[in-house]
Amino acid sequence: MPDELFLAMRQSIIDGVPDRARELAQQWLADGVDPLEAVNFGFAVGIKFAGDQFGCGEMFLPDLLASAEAMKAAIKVLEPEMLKRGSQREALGKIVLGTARGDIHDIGKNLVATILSASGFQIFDLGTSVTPEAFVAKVKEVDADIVGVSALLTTTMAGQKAVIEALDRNGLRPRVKAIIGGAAVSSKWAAEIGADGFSRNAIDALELAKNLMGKGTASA
Ligand code: B1M
Repeated sequence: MPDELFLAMRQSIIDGVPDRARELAQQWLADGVDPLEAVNFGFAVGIKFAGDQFGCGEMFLPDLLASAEAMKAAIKVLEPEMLKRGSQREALGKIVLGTARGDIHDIGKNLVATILSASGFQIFDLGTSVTPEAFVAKVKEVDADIVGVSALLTTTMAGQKAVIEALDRNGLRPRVKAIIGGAAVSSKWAAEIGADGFSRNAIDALELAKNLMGKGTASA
């Protein structure tokens, strides 16, 4: 009964109950279904709802934190299966990933990392609130093909631009491609700062990265 399960997943995130979210994720895996469906139709819908409630003052920060903890608990259970499903694929390229300076949101970025990694990309995840200098240093260290910068706050979008400028200053582009994403950003912003691409969700991020490596459907 997936619809009921999806509703329960959403509610576990809205209520901010990690144990319940974990249990529902385990139940989903026991049924052998694609873990990404549980994220897209269940848990992520819940966290978006919680965010909207927070945005209009119907939910307070401690409750939002509890929702985020529940979301992380669910993803922790689903992640090994997501990675396993993609583990047989070939190496597609190296991606340095992180959240823009000043931004500590990482649920979406972690999801992007999991999907890209499961699909054959080698991911170097720098975590949250990453400076442009740290991005550049890692790109040079691992000889990356793509840099991905996530931003969830309107105030941290400038950090994405700063990373692109730093890559330019260091002569790393156009060889190294820069992609951006996160709830705050749009394709218009991507064009404005000269990013090589933007995606609205983790699945599109995968297609985008593959295309930039000349291995996607649009580049075939
Ligand atoms: Co905050 N927060 N938050 N928050 N939070 C938002 C972003 C907000 C929209 C909520 C709201 O007001 N409605 C709002 C931003 C407003 C704005 O700037 N426009 C906001 C705010 C204001 C804040 C604080 C300032 C609150 C405060 O302290 N007063 C504070 C900021 C802290 C900081 O960063 N300095 C804050 C804190 C927090 C928590 C710690 C409580 C928690 C984060 C926990 C964590 O991440 N570890 C939190 C959460 C959970 C949210 C919401 C509710 C959900 C974000 C999320 O995880 N979504 C969010 C509201 C919302 O987005 N509707 C909100 C689920 C996730 C799967 O989606 O992250 O969008 P998302 O990622 C997607 C895509 O965007 C895309 O793919 C992902 C998977 O499909 N994507 C990429 C993401 N990165 C990508 C990179 C790519 C490509 C695609 O390429 C590189």
